[in-house]
Amino acid sequence: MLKSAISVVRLSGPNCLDIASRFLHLENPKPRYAYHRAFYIKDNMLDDVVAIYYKTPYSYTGEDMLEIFFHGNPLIVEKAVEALVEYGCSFASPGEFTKRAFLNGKMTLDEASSVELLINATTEKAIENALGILKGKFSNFIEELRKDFIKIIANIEADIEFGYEDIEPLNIDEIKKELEDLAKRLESFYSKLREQSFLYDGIKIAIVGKPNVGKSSLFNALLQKRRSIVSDIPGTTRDYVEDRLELNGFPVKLIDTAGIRKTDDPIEKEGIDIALEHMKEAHVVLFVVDGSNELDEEDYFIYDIVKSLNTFVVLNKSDLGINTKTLDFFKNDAIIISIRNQENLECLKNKILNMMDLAEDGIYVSKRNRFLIAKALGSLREAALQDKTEIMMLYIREALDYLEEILGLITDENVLDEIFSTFCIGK
Ligand SMILES: Nc1nc2c(ncn2[C@@H]2O[C@H](COP(=O)(O)OP(=O)(O)OP(=O)(O)O)[C@@H](O)[C@H]2O)c(=O)[nH]1
Ligand SMILES: [Mg+2]
Repeated sequence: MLKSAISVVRLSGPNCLDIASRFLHLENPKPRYAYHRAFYIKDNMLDDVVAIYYKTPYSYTGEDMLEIFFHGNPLIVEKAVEALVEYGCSFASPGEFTKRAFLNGKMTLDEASSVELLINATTEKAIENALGILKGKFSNFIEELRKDFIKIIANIEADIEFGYEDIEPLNIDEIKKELEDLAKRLESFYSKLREQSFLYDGIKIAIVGKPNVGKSSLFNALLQKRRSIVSDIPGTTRDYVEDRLELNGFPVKLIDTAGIRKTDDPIEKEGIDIALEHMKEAHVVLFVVDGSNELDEEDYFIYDIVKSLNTFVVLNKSDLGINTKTLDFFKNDAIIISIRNQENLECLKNKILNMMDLAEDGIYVSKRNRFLIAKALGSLREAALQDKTEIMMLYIREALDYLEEILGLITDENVLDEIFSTFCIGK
């Protein structure tokens, strides 16, 4: 525990009033009022605190809650927590407060997950996305869609059960049209969804190439600082160098690597092995070539490895002129830059953003939610193709199940554990 101005101890559960009475001598506190009190352990005052009581269901977890604001001295907080545990409280596991909030119907599953995203966001865009989801940007849409599904199901069910006796026969073409409309809405929503790991964990970009082509120069230029050593001696970078930057609000982990070439130097060899590893793990590889020269064996060797990856070929040193053979080899696929003259670096950045399929107005959600939406869409499309209502119904129910899984209406204990285990304690 670190020293801080204040430290908050959060309690949730039915014994909060008991605890307030015993440790704070606070009887029948008014909910949501801040009380300035002393915190006592067996009649000895431990600290001067502020306490707030929240009455169920109007609290974060939906249960009775008590928040006690101590002075941020780790020793004080430790003693208080010890006494509380002795009295019968237990430690919250990671994400337990939010998990309870979800279980008590205070938020949907994706809203609960966005709390963690909000805490871990390192860019403004990431915060904006997490807040959007927390406010229901994602789940409201799913909720609306779910209601439409249920309406259609009810219509079909009535038809199956009562046949054509009492009610108007169902017009299957109309139902199909409704299903197609729903599929279109879901499809357009799906097209806005993006992989959230790019927004929260960042995009990993590795700069590779043979020695002396300007990898470290490019690294520094993108970072806009002198981070990696640049020199005209081939083999300057021997280890890898890593730093973070932001591209249009997306966090990027940029890696400069050792120039790849045949060598007998064991240290350089180790550096080259590391470069090869980074290259394979990266989301994007920038393969740098000295564009003013003809390609040689080393360039071809590296190109053979990187061409099957998400690679941009970067022809550097255009200020010295571009070698036509080199340019022809890559046809139109290369990006021509000059770091010396700061030319075309913006274009390179934009190409990276385009390749990652990062949308300005995208909604960044978990792989699981994107997957479930894709599955729901598949089932819905299948339903619209059916001519028999019974079979149509099976597919609609399947689609509905996927949506309900997103909202957390159908949940598997394992999925819940997985989602909440990545949270920090106290949230
Ligand atoms: N003319 C010109 N020279 C450049 C340009 N970019 C880099 N250089 C020079 O090329 C040389 C090598 O640059 P580095 O960035 O150290 O190259 P590197 O690929 O990191 O090299 P290693 O670490 O040895 O693998 C330096 O002398 C740079 O000043 C450019 O756009 N034009
Ligand atoms: Mg270097």
